[in-house]
Amino acid sequence: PNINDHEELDALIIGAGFFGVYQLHHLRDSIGLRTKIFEAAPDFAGIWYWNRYPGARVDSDVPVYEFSDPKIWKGKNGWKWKERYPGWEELRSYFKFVDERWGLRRDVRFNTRVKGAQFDEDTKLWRVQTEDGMTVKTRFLILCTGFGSKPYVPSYPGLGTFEGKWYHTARWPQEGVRLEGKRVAVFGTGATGVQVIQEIAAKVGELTVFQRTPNMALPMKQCTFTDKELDKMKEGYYEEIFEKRKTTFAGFPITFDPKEGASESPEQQTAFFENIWEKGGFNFWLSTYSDMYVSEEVNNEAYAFWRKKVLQRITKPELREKLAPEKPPHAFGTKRPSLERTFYEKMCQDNVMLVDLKETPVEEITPKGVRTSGGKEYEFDVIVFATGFDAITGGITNIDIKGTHGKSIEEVWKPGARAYLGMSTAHFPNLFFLYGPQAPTAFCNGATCAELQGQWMIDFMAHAFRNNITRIEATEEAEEKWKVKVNESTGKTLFAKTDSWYMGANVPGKVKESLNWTNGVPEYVKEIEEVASRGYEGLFMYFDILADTF
Ligand code: NA7
Repeated sequence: PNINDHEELDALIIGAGFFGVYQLHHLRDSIGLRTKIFEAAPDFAGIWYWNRYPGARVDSDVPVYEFSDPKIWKGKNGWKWKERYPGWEELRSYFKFVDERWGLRRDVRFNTRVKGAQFDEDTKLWRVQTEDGMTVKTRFLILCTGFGSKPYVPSYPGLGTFEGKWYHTARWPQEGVRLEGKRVAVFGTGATGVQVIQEIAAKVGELTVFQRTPNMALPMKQCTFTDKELDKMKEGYYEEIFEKRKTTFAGFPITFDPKEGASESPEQQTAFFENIWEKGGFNFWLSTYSDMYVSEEVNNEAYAFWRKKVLQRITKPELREKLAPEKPPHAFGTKRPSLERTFYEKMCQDNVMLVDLKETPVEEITPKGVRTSGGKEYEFDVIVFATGFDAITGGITNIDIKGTHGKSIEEVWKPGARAYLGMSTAHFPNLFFLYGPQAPTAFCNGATCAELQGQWMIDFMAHAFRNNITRIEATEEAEEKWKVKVNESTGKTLFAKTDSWYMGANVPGKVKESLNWTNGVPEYVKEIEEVASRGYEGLFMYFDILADTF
């Protein structure tokens, strides 16, 4: 794109996924700001650029996970999905289509990883450096680095000595990996691990699954659409669903039933669970009883129901307690359930073996494979790490951004994230992050939140430029209050008891805290809009208005 070292931008966005492209489109085209995106990958799609491992697909069904702009989807020439839960290739094509409709590419510098940034108090501008040696100045820096841009690989000793190939799923090679007939290990049975396993089990020679915690996976109920069917959906209820996304807990068209499980008889509960189970997808997770994630009893009943369903598919007796133990390893749904299709059948194939890491933890990676406790060595050609991410904060702390006190965000957030409204942190003026900590990030599907939280940002930027605001940051008091609020409300739920990436507890050394707003999307939007309606001022935010600067 047309950008050089001397250019001074109004806004620099980092990341060209759902959030980044929405920001670019509106800041540039609706408000008229000089805006660019820097993107580390060679193309659009954010998480869907990087996650191209076998079986990678989204867990939100059409049309939840897309932009609501009719310019993109409406009419015969609008975007047409082929599958109810699209895979990564289709999602990448979708971004190409969005680019054509919104004309984004000319303002995106790809293959550009941002290394660091410092705020200059004199000019009130950020100086931003890229790994390839470029420096730009920008009034506002908007991080759209996503919840999962920093992969996490366990630090097993000996990994460097492994003579085969190893990959993290989110860094899968462009050209793919030949797995046919190979001896393959998969670490991790989160959403990613389940997808990889069910996809490759039939291709590989032998598959060894290293499981630490079983996934409470739910049936996806995938299906394909004809163009005609999709046209009918568009006419019938697309717009309604886009509206509904704004009103539900997690930005999906489905949401909790007002009924409490605790007030129902066992027979009523079974009938209720059966009904939401039949609907498939996330219904069993999100259209469940309103007290599902606060009442251990109700949650245990849901788990027992889930277990009964899943056991019917586990034909190898020795796997029953491994994949669906009688005692739940954590409350149901407090880790994101994977949506699976053939996972349990594939786990029972003869070429698939499960190693329980709770019984036999890894001692080291050897040149030939993996040695677990007790001295047993497994030999592999390929090791796949589906071990997740330094989620939510990792994409932000990964960049050496220095605040006005000279400290980096990484340093400041070491004892815990600080993120007023989930978007701003004290001593880092004019820096905003979207889909970051203490926002509904894990509980708001990406496309929905790119528009909801994204719109707040766009409105704020319009306000800031209209009013010559050159410097703005959260106060320490405001961010402290927000943090307490987020952690207190999550503390009342069962989510707080589980060591998940929602709680920052999946990466050793990271503080366990609520990285997510768990009061639901509508409450979040209400809070941030209230702050906006008070002029973004006083109580919560700090302004330093220098008129005539613009
Ligand atoms: P997740 O959900 O963080 O899952 C990571 C998996 O890797 C999970 O099963 C972990 O077990 C396992 N893990 C993590 N560290 C280790 C070590 N050291 N040894 C063995 N196993 C380990 O990441 P995903 O990529 O699957 O999904 C992330 C999100 O992407 C998902 O929620 C969707 O929103 C899309 P654990 O459960 O911690 O015992």
